[in-house]
Amino acid sequence: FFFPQEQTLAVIKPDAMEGHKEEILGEISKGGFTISHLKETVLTREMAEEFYREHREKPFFSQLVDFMCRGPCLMLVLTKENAVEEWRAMMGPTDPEKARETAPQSLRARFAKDVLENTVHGSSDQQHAAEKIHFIFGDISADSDVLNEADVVSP
Ligand code: DGI
Repeated sequence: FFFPQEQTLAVIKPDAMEGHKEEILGEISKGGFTISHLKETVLTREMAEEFYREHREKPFFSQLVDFMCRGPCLMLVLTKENAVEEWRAMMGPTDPEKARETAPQSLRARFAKDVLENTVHGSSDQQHAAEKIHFIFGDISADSDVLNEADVVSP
């Protein structure tokens, strides 16, 4: 099969920033992804609410927003053939208990505490990827897929 180059938004969440950031970046690199943009940032409540607005009716929404604002996140634009699906596969299932059963090598199986503090985010499809990349990084459509110093946004 031929897969065109694709972009996805990956986030290293606050729980993982506390001790697994370098290891996860190493896995991303080993996985053959190109990082075209990255930015370390502490989300405001408003940004976290907007980022996860699809979940605003869920009972865990306010917990999720609190958690995402707790400390810095690392936001990354990853490029690869089939990037959306491949990054989701590297993450593993939402709940790390399930991840440990079905995908023991996955990042969530290895590092996540529970279904809320689950280490990483990845877009679920190309539409979401485009939307969330625009939300976090603005218009990057004309940028190169290779990271330049100018694309690293200081916190
Ligand atoms: O795309 P995912 O991150 O794998 O999962 P999702 O889009 O269904 O949920 C988004 C985030 O919301 C998830 O990474 C952690 C949180 N979440 C999902 N399900 C639950 C949850 N948090 C709690 N406390 N309980 C849940 O059942």
